Amino acid sequence: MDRPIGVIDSGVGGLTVAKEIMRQLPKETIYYVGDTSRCPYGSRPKEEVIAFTWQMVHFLLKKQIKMLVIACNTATAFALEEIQAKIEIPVVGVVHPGARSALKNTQNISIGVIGTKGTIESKVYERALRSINNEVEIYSKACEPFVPLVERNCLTGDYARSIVQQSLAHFQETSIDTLILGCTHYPLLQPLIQEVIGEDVTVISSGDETAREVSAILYHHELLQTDDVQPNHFFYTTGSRALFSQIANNWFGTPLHNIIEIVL
Ligand code: I24
Ligand code: DGL
Repeated sequence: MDRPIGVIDSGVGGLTVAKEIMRQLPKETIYYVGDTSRCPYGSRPKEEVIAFTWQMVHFLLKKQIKMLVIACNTATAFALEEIQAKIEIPVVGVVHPGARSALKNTQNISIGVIGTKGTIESKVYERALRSINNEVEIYSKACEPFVPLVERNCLTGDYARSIVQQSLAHFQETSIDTLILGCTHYPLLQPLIQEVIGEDVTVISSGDETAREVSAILYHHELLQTDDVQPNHFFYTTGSRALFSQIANNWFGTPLHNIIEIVL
């Protein structure tokens, strides 16, 4: 099946998920849409996030994608169920794979979740976790300063550490042994988060788990690419092509070819 996998995000953060899909499924073609001109979604109202997400989905459906990955946690929180119910192809979000992986890991069924304001207030991780194990104890915290920190490339040093310490102080009085990174940007802060939360807590990156889920779903639907062809990925951005390519090339460590500005 040589149709592309669609990946959507509020901006460039979903490239963390796209890169992991490309690593795990090197024959698959990715069509990525990043709504960089309207990023961030994290503190926008639900109806707005749903409307913006649908615009990206409609764009990709015209390009014959065989499967859709909602790489943005906030968009998953607000729009996943609606989109799954209304389109024909398989749709995965980043929340359920992260939740499943956390439950597999936890020994004391006590899990922490961090994400944007929208993701945490939606309680989407709580619902996903409880639907699998109703006994689980969940501690959630919106870490609003983390996205701006990553976007200023402030990933190490005393300032970043103090911001991470302040936000994660919330978990000090808890017994969590597992922490879910419920936001595309947080894997970039993972070394610092691990250092602050301590070695006894396992940190789960929802994006990495999602890539494994994508592979399982494509296999199950017999949609995997079996031909040995070099995939030709496309990256669509609603913002500046130059800025997108700067970040994407840096993140992939190699220049990407097809970066295209679009209007949704
Ligand atoms: N990282 C992210 N977003 C940015 C950024 C960044 N600027 C520097 N770095 N900007 O997200 C967001 C707003 N831009 C987006 C592009 O169009 C204009 C507006 C995290 C990206 C994760 C893949 C730092 C930086 C980088 C490359 C890789 C990683 C990284 F430049 F953190
Ligand atoms: N992509 C968003 C998420 O994973 C983070 C950035 C934003 O707020 O748009 O929730």
